[in-house]
Amino acid sequence: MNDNSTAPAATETQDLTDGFHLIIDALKLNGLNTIYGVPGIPITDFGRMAQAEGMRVIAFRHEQNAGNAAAIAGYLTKKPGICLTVSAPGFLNGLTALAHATTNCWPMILISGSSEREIVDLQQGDYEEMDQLAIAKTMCKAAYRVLHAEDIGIAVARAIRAAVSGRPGGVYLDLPAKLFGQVMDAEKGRKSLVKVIDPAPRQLPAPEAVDRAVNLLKGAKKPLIILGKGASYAQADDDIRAFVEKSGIPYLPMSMAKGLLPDDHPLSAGAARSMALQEADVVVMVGARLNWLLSHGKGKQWGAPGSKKFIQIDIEPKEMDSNVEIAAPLVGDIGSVIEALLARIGSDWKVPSAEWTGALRAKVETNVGKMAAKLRNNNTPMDYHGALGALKTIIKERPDAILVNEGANTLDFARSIIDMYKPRKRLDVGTWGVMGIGMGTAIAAAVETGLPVLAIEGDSAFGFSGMEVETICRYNLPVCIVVFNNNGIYRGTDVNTNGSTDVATTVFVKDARYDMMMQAFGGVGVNATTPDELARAVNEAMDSGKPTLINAVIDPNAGTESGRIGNLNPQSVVQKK
Ligand code: ADP
Ligand code: TPW
Ligand code: MG
Repeated sequence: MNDNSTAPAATETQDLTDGFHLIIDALKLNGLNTIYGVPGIPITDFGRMAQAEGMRVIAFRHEQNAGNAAAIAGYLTKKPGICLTVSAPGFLNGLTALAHATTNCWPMILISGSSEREIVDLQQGDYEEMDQLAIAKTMCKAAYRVLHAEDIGIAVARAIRAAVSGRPGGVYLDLPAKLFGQVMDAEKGRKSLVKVIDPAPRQLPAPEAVDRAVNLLKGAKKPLIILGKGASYAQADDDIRAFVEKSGIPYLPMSMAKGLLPDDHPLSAGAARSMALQEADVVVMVGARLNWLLSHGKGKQWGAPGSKKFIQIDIEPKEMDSNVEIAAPLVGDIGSVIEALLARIGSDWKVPSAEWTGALRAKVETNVGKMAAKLRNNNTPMDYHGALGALKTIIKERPDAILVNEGANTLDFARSIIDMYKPRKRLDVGTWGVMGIGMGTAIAAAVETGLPVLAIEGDSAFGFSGMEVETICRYNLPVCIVVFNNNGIYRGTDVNTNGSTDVATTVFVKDARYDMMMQAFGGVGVNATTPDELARAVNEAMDSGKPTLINAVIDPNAGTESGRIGNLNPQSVVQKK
């Protein structure tokens, strides 16, 4: 039934269903039981009913944070995370996260209510009018609109399949207000629902592609594996570990692949990254793109021009040759490709020479040794090393905890200092380096896994989503936030040279007490000025599971502009008099 004006009211008989219930039933049928969102017209009742029907509906203070929660839920579970928003402004607030999910290859579905088509298309000025579908199309993997209740089942199925199959990404589902109240026969409704069979089909690599890669690898003198977040997403943890260990090839983890194998693994070249990239001759990319994070596979970082050959494992054929020539493309899903490679590592396999692995190992040990002394410093105010040294120990003792991390110096130092020991425990700013992922990510990590979460946040980064501390308290989530408070962005010491009373653009209120924000909502707030105080407060939070925010006082002079990527800042050549 397409027109609800002719339909009987839902209350007349038990044998009717409506758009609200069909959407809920379609999601539940496919094992999607959690919604992250913000209520309002036209989805308030939908949220209520979803909750009444047993779904977990986590209500946020801003859609961008709900969207970031859905995005990371997708990464952690391999099922699309669901974000629910109102029309135009709510939709737009959710859109950044949808684009972020797509950029990071994580499955997510943004469901937004929208105004009536007839009015939107004639631009007659409806409540929150906007052609949302047209806008969303440019920012995600697929976008669909449902006009008829009987199409809800198919629409949800398409959205799920589009999000998780092939290279995962974001999907937009546009639900005009009128759809929710559309009524249809309950039995017909039930039959219209689709349980998606094999939503992310395995994609086996061609045997000749495997031969090509194995032959190249066998001829390598200094092979290197680079593990990316696609590898951790794939959840082929045991096979990936077996592939590294049986092949004996050293590996480098990208930021979110840290912990796929423990960072203290003897084959980890993490602390000898420059040397590994410079000297390797054959590089096996596993679910990692040769984008800006790897200097596009060329330039000084990669040693002499022409010194590398690449094998690349990716589900997306178009990724091959995107930046440099890929000598042996392995198109397929990581689980299947690694399985095929493992099958080829038999008794005749020769592990790389001790000359190569030993040199890397020596470099790792030297670098780790150099760092160790710095990490034990007890300076007050704290510097990044002192504070992160304390947190490094905590993660070592609590390897199941999930680490969320954003900021500039706070991100770059934490990434290199804190070792991870288990897969998918490090969640951060992803491919774009987005500030603001923190609280949405922390909330979803706690909701999806039930594990304690430690969020290490620059004071600027935290500010992008800080209001969600209320959400954390409201749902009583085991989240401990440490705000690295250096009074600003990069450093708290910039001065405005124009003589006015405005402070410099990168500087915040001095000596702010972020811990009091948590206290405002009944959580625990602690001000920590030494590594010992910091460690004590974090351990207490992790033991109690109580929402906690620790204001870690960091020396405003300790950081550098843009952390490790200051070289990407354009420089003015104009000399002002
Ligand atoms: P990182 O930032 O860690 O280097 P990227 O996000 O750049 O990682 O790369 C992840 C890659 O993994 C993407 O190119 C994506 O297509 C790929 N990918 C994601 N899931 C799978 C999978 N199951 N099998 C194969 N490739 C995958
Ligand atoms: C959505 C630009 C990159 S890092 C950063 C900003 C504003 C904050 C750095 O300060 P913080 O860390 O968090 O206090 P620290 O330790 O160096 O002092 N808007 C978005 N994303 C990005 N990346 C920016 C702006 C940026
Ligand atoms: Mg800061």
